Amino acid sequence: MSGQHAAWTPAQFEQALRALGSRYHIHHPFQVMMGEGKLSKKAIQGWVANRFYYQLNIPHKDAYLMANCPDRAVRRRWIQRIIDHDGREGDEGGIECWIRMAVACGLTREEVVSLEHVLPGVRFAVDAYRNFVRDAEWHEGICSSLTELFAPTAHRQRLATWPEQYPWIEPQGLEYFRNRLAEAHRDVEHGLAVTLAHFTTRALQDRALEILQFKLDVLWSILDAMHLAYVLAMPPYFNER
Ligand code: AHQ
Repeated sequence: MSGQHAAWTPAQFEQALRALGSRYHIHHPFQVMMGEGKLSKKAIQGWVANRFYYQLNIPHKDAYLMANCPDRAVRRRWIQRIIDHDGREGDEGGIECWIRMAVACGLTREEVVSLEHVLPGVRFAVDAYRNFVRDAEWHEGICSSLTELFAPTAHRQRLATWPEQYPWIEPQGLEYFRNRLAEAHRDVEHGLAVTLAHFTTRALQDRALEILQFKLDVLWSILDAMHLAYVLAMPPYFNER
């Protein structure tokens, strides 16, 4: 084919997706400082209160994907993600669990749910993700969830470091990360299988990498806003004091 590269094999394509892991937000200075115990209580509380906006939007994002997806077999599996976050009778779900984490970090349920702490940059990045999936062809929406290829390391790091680095956080606050470890593995298994099966030409595979890079940019930008506000003491409009 003139000027076109041959398609990667599924193994090569998966390797190319995983290679973007070097850009995952676990390598962001804010997250590195979190792992090293260098974040203040205010920065941890800011992270929890801002990431709540991300978590709150995940079920909407997944509902948009469901609405765009004509494949009943895919929807039967994808709906579990909404239940994981919204919960159902007898299972509080990840959003409620995140609020309990926030309370374990000394925030009130009211201030977290009010979204009063959400930084403009965090809101823009999260809304960009939600709106991308709303408007994207559903395979592209599924591909954008594959940053979770790298998520278990982030959850394991917090489980390993928070008790010692941030002893002021009540232990039950870590439950969210424990739950997410299992859920992320299960989600990635499905999302990766659909992605490897659909993106089968080199042009499609390059598009998949572009989509994953967009989502990596979403997660990186979320931490950029927090780093400015809580590490460099430059919250929005700090100059208005
Ligand atoms: O807690 C997270 C979560 O529920 C999700 C859903 C998933 C998606 O559909 O995009 N991504 C995701 C992620 C969660 N936690 C992040 C973290 O670092 O704690 C990781 C994030 C992701 O990698 O996309």
